[in-house]
Amino acid sequence: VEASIPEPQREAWKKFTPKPFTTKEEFGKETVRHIETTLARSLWNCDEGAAYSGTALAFRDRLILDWNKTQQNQTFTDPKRIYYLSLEFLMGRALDNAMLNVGAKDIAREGLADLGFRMEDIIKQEHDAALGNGGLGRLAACFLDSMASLNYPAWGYGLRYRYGIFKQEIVDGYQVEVPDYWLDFNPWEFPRHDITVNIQFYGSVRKWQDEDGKQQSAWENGEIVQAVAYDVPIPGFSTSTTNNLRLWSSKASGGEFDFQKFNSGEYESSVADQQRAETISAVLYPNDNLERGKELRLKQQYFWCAASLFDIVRRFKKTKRSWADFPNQVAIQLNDTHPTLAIPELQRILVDIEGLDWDEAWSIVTKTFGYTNHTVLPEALEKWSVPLMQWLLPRHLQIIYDINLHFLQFVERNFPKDRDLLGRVSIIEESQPKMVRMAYLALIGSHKVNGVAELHSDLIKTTIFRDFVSIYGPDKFTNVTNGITPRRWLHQANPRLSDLIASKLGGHDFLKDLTILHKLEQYVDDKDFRKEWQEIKHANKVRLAKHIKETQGISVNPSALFDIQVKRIHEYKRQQLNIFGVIHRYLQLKSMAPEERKKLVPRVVIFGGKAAPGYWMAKTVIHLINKVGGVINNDKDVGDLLKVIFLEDYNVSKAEIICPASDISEHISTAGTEASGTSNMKFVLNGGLIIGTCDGANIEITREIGESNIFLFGNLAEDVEDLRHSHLYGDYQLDPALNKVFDEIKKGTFGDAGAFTALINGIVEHGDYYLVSDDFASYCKTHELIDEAYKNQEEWLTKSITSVARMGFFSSDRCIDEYAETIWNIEPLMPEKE
Ligand code: GL9
Repeated sequence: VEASIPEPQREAWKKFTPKPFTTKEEFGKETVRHIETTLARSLWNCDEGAAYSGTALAFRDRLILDWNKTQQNQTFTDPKRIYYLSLEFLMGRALDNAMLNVGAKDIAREGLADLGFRMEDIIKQEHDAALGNGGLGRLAACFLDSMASLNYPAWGYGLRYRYGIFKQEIVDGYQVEVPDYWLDFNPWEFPRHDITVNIQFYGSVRKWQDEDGKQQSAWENGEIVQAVAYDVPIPGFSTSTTNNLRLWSSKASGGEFDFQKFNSGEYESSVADQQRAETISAVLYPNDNLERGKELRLKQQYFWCAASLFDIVRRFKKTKRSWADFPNQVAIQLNDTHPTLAIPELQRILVDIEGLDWDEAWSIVTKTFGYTNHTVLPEALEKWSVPLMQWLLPRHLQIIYDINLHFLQFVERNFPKDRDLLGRVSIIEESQPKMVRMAYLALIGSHKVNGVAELHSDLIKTTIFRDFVSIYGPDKFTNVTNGITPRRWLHQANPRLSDLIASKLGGHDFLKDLTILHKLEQYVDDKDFRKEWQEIKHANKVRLAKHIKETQGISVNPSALFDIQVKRIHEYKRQQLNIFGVIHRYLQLKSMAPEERKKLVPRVVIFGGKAAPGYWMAKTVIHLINKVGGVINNDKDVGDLLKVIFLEDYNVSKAEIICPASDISEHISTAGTEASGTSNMKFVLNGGLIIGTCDGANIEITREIGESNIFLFGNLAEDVEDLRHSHLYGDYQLDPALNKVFDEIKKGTFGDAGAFTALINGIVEHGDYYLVSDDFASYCKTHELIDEAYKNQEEWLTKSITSVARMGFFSSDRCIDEYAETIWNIEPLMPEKE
């Protein structure tokens, strides 16, 4: 590696290298310098926003010093790196995370206090980075935190959307979407105007034979869009390793304008070209578990894959290694099928540009990629129409056909008599129009495929990928159960609980090895500890109650049982089951005598989550929840005994307030539909109990914490198919209590009954696909058990502490170590000592 500063001058350079602040005075000095110079403000106009900006810039400087060292160390050592390709990174706020990971939050708190600011107010100034829809994007963010904290040489690659997931407003009980323009002031990104890649679209393929008689292909005459890198530093916790998240932004190639057009008077059309190019990275698609086959989405995918691959290959080529070494230096993980085009793109680079033979190239490709599947829902599986791909990416389509040909020949050799099989496993679906099945391409182009929880990893082998298990054998398939970072989801979200745990375990080491939590079980009978534990939960409920009061204007009693379901609104997640259960509870309550009611456990049922803008059934569920809340919350007979809250605009920073405040949270998907779930882990880690179905990671949570510490209910995944069948063709009866709930809705108790007809008919007349009726009785019964259990606060507390003590398995650090060992074959690279 060549240095730009010659040896004799390096001493001078080193003398001038900035030193990170270590005292509150140094922090204050840096912050004020940034406010006065970088922001051009003074002590006369420094509001909380400016104080946030100054603080963020002071911490950014620190991260960058560590980032530079980490990158330099990686360049010199040149270890195998992992590249995590994800269309979504749901990062949330960065300042609090940076302060805690660097270990300077207390210094900053004191420094800010000296300037007259409160830390809590400053943190709140930051806009969430919401470049994701839900669990899949948040998982990617947790993984970045873990990879840096464990010192893995890792890069994230994503898109720099100008608009993240929309902001949700509730108007008259309906969801309204508002654009999320988040880039006004973003101190956490570094534009790299020198790191650009030209990306081609459309055009044609020219084929010819070279002097040696070899077939050659070139993709030509396309339209070029430029990708510009924006780098986001990712600090590890309690290590100086600071990794990089590289996000690509699109702009027109050839500078500001097409000068030819400009000079010939086509000013407007040259501006239009510019805007068209920028459209590629303009907006995150807001769908959850649904693919809609839009051309712009395919453009996003290729733009990001091609830019990332070019960058990865460029870095590899600098080391002058042979191509056979590529998979020893590079592992690429595909977060779902969204980055599948990276597979034909790498094959194209190796064959068309670098001149490798097909087979040699393909062997490199398959050793490089790993693919994570995140769902078995059929409507979520990506398929792209062949004509669209032919038009947008003509050379890639040819390569995909060639990959398919080789694969089908291989299948035919091994299963000579099975003609049906070839049609079933072909990458090309023979429909009208033909479609490219992206999950098959991802699987065929990868050396490992993993699901995200045990049940899910078993299910993919028996459903969507069944034939491929016969073809490749079972070893190609594996499981890596999801996890969450305990830094954000315990230490940052629930600092008091983190500190209480640390006081018993002799420090915060458990944040880096979460299995240490098991030692907490020794203190389960410790009186003072228990009291403190309970007080913390109460304080967290008070904090949430305050948020509810401020945002919804509704007072809730923090001593009531807080029952929370926050996640994307989706029929398979069954928020409808929850709200029907609430109506059932309301009807029972209304039918009781006043003395009888006094024995009830007061409840606050809290919902939160966004519906995809085009998903009208999910929007209907939001509407119903709000209407039911409007009636129950204003019913004098009910008072404090039942409150129904819909929290607007659920996002990462709100989750940090919500997750520590639950007594019970709901993870009640139809068995077999939720691949893993991760909020279940967040709630339990914060001392909340959960009600759930035997689905996703709920099953493993049960195994870890013990059956007596979780409220399981409902039908099993293995019975779902038969139940669905019996709805359509059997002698099946709607649950009578659910029927009463429907009658109440139809009476108009919750407003215009017509608005909810389709929701009810989906269950009564159209087969109840998500089995709401089948699970309704056991759901309501289990809620009665919860009420009973909550009356015994001592036992409840024991369950809470015991569960937390047994949650060590669900750290995303454990996931990352599993990926590193079983899929990526990479090792940590420790930072250089000072
Ligand atoms: C999801 C699954 O539905 C979740 O069960 C899983 O926990 C996460 C992470 O593996 O992935 N797949 C998926 O498409 N989404 C998930 O949450 N949807 C969103 O992210 C909106």
